[in-house]
Amino acid sequence: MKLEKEIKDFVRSRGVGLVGLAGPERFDGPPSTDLNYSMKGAKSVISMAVPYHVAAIYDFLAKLSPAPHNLDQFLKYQRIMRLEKELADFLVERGFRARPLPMSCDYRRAPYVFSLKPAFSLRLGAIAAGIAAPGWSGNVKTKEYGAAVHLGGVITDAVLESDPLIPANYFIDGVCAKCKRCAMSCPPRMFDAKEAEYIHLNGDLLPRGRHRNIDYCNTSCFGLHSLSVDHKFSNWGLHWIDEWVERLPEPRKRLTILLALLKRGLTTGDSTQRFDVLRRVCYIIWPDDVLKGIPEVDDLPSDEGERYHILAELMRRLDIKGIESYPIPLICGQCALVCGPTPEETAERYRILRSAGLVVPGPDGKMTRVNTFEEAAALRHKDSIKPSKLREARDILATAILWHRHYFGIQPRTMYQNWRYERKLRAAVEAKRGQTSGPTT
Ligand code: B12
Repeated sequence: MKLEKEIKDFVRSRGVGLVGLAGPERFDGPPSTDLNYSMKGAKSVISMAVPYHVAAIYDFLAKLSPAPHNLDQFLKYQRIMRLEKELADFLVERGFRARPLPMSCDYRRAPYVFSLKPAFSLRLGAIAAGIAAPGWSGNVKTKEYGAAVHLGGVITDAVLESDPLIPANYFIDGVCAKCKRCAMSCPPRMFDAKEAEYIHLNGDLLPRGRHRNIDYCNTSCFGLHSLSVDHKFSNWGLHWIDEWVERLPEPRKRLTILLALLKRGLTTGDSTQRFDVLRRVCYIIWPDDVLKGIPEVDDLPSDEGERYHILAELMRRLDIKGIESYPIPLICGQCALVCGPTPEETAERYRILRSAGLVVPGPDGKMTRVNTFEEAAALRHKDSIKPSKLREARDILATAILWHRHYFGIQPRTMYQNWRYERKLRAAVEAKRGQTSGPTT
């Protein structure tokens, strides 16, 4: 049997239907497509996508409960990484070298530790392997499930035959052109709803909504400012940045935004644990025992307190303490969650998000759903979640240590690759602008 078929059968037999292969000719792009960085001599990538649990998405968007979606992410991250490991072992048994790719938090070392550039981009891997194409939000979309998918992959020195690509503009010029609900689902509107920008991959310009400022997303996704710009909805974050309530700073004021993000992030008292839990779940394969007795998403009890208890127990097993009262590290991702497999499904998810209102911590610190901004502003009890000065200081120190230990450094080769990549990208964009009157929207 051909190795390509054996690999796909292996993955599919373990319940993952969406799997594609990208051979050595598919990785001419940004530094995060350099296979050598993740494994010397690597030639190919096996990419896989697993859909999010749909009922959990609905509970999350409808502000009923964030727990099922958080449990879904935890279970899937761990299960996909186990499958990656099994597949890597399978390839090693056949005489190849292979490595499972972490699901996230595999950031490269950089002088600015929060730059979040991955060792390998799973999105670009999925595009290269023909299982996905760019969506407007920058998330990649699959034909089967939309953008609401987890991506995983294995890197190997086997030379694999590539699968057919989905055309770069397949979704952007198709469903996305009439939709753009992802842009309106992002609380701070991180990416533009009209103007496009591009990533250059294998001679193709891959479009996506222009990033207005990625720190808007960092602020929102890490729960530091959870209110939407039009005040109509929120994500599941605990905090607001008071100066941003009236209006967000202009996206080009990069330093102002960054300083507000850091100030808010370093005064929550629990930012280390909230990030560390993601790092532990997305980057480390834990022994099977960690999930022993943890229910499946469909079997979660209906009581919210009991659900939090289960998530807190999971975190205790990962050695994370201090966020038991709100054990919800994944609090946004709404741009991906609304994007379903059909325009009708996306419209329905978006309708639910918009009509569900906002959640804020009430006097007892518990997340409470309200319909309007006025109710949210009146109910929101900053004091119920305010840490002591000692806890704040400990958190700042722990965050500085964690991020510097794992992500601080200088990588001249990466910097050189990026400089070359950006030159290539600029030339390709200029050539495109020469051919057409303006960017695709
Ligand atoms: C870092 C990261 C983030 C960061 C930054 C996001 C971003 N746009 O880069 C934050 C925390 C904000 C984030 C948020 C989210 N993320 Co995220 N994230 C990642 C991670 C680790 C890398 C993303 C990436 O590829 N960035 C690099 C490139 C492609 O993006 P770029 O910055 O725009 O690239 C430009 C330049 O930086 C340069 N460049 C590219 N690579 C490199 C490398 C170096 C060294 C340098 C110098 C430059 C450079 O070239 C590019 C073109 O100009 C991946 C996991 C992985 N290892 O792939 C998950 C991942 C992309 N995230 C995911 C998800 C789901 C989300 C969220 C929806 C939140 C959530 N988890 O629910 C939001 C979506 C935000 C959005 N609209 O993009 C999924 C995507 C699923 C999908 N369908 O696409 C992934 C694949 C995780 C997974 N295993 O499923 N994420």
